[in-house]
Amino acid sequence: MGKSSEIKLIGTDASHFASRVKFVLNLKSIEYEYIVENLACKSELLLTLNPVYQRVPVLVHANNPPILESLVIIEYLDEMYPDVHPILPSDPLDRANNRFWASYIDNMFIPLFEDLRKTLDKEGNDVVKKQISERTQLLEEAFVKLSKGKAYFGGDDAGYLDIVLGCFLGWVKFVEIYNQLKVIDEVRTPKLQEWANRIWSHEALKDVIPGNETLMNFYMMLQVHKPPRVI
Ligand SMILES: N[C@@H](CCC(=O)N[C@@H](CS)C(=O)NCC(=O)O)C(=O)O
Repeated sequence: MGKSSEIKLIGTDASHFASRVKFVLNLKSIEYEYIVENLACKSELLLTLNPVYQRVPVLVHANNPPILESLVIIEYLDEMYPDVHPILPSDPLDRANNRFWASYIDNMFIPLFEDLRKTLDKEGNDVVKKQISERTQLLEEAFVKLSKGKAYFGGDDAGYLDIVLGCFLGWVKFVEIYNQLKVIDEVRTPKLQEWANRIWSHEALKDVIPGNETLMNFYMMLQVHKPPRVI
C-alpha cells in the first residue's frame, strides 16, 4: 500500500463530487495534495487522466493509474484504508441498500437540480420543484429506515450516504435561496433537517462544503458553458 502523502486529488471547489472524496480523506485522516482544476478551460492533466468523461474528481494514488468517479474513489479509499473510520457497512445487505440509495441520489435526485437550472418556463419549473419535493420525501423515509434511530445514515457517525448526500447540501442551500424553494425543512422532512444540521457542523466537513460565493461563480460558468436551452 502506498503512503497517504502519495495521494493526489484533482477537483474543483464547487464540485460536491470532489467534496465527497475530501470528506472521506478527512474522516480517515489521510493526507493528500489537492490540485484545483478549472473546468471552464480543462487542463492537459485532467484530459489525460480522465479522457472518457473529462470530469473531476480524479484520484491518483502513488504511481497507479488514476481512479475515476466519486463513488468508485470513496469505495477504493475505504478498501485501502479499512481500519480508520470505515465508510460502507460491514453487512452485505446494508451495503447493498446503501449502494441502492447512492444510485438514487445520483440518478434521481441530484439531476433534478440541473433540470431546474435548465427549465426556464414557469410551468416546467413547477413540475421540477414538485419532483424535488417528492423525491426528498423518499430520502426522509430512507433516512428513517437506514439510520435505525441514530444520528446519521451510517449510524453514530457519518457513513457512505452521509457523504454522498451531505456534500450536496451546499447546492441544496444555494438552490433554496435563489428559487424560493424549501427542499429540506422541519415540517415535511424533520429527520433530514436534523441530520442536515449535524452534517453542517461535522468536523471533517469544515471547508469541504462549498460556500455561496464559490457556488455562484460555478453557476455563472455553467450558464455560459452549458446554457439552458430556450424551447
Ligand atoms: N459521476 C461523476 C460526476 C462528476 C461530475 O459531474 N463532475 C463535474 C463537476 S461537479 C465535472 O467535472 N464536470 C465537467 C464536465 O461535465 O465537463 C462522479 O461521481 O464523479
